[in-house]
Amino acid sequence: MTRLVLVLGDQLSPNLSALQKADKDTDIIVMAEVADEASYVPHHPKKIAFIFAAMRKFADALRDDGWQVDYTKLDDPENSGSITGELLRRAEQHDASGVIATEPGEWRLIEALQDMPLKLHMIADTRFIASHKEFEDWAEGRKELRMEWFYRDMRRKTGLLMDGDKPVEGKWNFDHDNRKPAPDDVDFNGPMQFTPDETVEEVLDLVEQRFGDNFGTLRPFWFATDTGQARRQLTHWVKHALPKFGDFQDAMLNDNRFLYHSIISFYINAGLLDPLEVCEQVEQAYKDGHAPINAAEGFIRQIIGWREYMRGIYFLEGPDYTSRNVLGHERALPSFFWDADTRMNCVSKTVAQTRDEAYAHHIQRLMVTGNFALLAGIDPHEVHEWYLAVYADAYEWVEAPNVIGMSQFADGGIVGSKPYVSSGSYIDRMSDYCKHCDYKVKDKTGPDACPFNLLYWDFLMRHRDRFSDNPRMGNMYRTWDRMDEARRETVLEDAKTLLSRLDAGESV
Ligand code: FAD
Ligand code: DLZ
Ligand code: SF4
Repeated sequence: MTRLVLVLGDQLSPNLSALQKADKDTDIIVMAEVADEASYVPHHPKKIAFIFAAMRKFADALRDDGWQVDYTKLDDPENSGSITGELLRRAEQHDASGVIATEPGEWRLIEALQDMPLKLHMIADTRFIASHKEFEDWAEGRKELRMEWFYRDMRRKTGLLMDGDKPVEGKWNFDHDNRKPAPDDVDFNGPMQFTPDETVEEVLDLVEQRFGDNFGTLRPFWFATDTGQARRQLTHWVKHALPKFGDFQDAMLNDNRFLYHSIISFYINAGLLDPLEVCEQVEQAYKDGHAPINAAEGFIRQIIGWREYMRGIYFLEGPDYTSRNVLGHERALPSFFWDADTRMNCVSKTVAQTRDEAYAHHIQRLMVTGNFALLAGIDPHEVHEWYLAVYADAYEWVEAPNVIGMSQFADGGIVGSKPYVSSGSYIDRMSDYCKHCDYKVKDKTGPDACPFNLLYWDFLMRHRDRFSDNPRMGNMYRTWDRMDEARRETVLEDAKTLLSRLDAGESV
């Protein structure tokens, strides 16, 4: 009897577990562009266009491979508007006996599928290195979860950069070498840009018409939309940028949006690239003497370490994770997160880049927008929804632990042992933003003082009870305690003024 096989917009992998369980002769693949998925947050138009275009091409590839695919386009008059609605409609059409689905990456959709009045066979997503069970076993009984220990297990499991049971070159982690400030010149021109073909153009017109008012610029649209193109981008980056990836991983530049970053998270997360295949290509570049160990190890750690660890946390912590708010932050997200209209050059540039590219790199997300939101006490749920909407690589399983956990410390320290906060001096060291800013990064008080300088101390004082005993934060509190009392008062007064201006809806 016919079964339906669900393939979601971030499950575009030929080795998807649901496809492996299905029978080409009798089962029917269901793929659907639906309003519910396209609007549960106001996604960036580039993100929607990327997913729809990649879905359409993947459906064509499946048909070429002999599958029967029932594909619903967004503007199809029969479109019911939701994934479950489409499954019910197709089930009735084909008198299907049930649905095979690879587990979605968001609790929201897992629960919707489970509540559907159809027989459901939901199977594990095997495109990850660690299964839920492996992560649970690893986490079980540990007082504290730390990525580094998990990462070493993933190195052992995959054999990547291993010499027997020892890490190559005698060390697990070369992060110490990966914190160089921005170089004057970047000899990499950024990701490969693909001219939209007919399928992509059709999707761009649709997205423009339906989601043209969402935050974000749709054109020019240059993303890869199939595996062949995504692999070309990966190979291009390995050849031209990987060797310097490690050195400048944390750097930021006013006039360069991509530096030496790989710009492949969109493709890995949607299924166009396989994470292990990516890591093997990088390991090979190291073995061939093309890339140094700090670059190869730094990169592989991001994928088999951080990426897997974040997913582990999301599924371990459960559906309420995105509503955590241990610091009790309640301030509304300032409007400059949407219009980039702020005198803070670092924030303005990061938001403008996000608007144009649906992309910002890790340190921009963590130490500019994320840092500001945390210091200013913005409601973490609003911050989470912003990140989920604006980045083309954002799905809750990876976005939420990065935002709620790593960036906003709203989970109370599950992802990270201390909050990622800094004053303007960190941004000044790692970028040239401050040279182009109205504010003065060296000013600690007064009308031109960098807002990060003011809010940094205000944050630490607001949360003194929670953090002063944290061994990694003791120094910060000692520095504050040594400061002249009059100066401390001025800092806190200036911070208060700044926050009240935010509350009044003013741009700062
Ligand atoms: P590179 O810098 O070239 O890194 C290589 C790869 O490593 C990435 O493609 C990605 O697959 C992986 N990676 C690196 N860091 C992380 C991480 N912390 N978590 C998971 N994977 C990682 N990444 C997402 O994929 N989706 C998100 O929604 C997302 N939201 C984030 C929100 C915040 C606040 C922060 C601090 C980080 C977030 N990240 C997210 C992680 C990281 O910023 C992006 O993966 C990275 O910027 C993607 O760009 P790239 O491909 O050029 O990465
Ligand atoms: C993000 C997204 C969007 C914008 N649209 C669709 C869609 O129309 N159809 C679909 O199958 N998937 C879409 N996605 C991806 C899903 O939201 C994603 O599968 C879930 O959030 C789980 O990660
Ligand atoms: Fe950002 Fe402060 Fe530097 Fe301006 S001075 S760019 S606000 S860190």
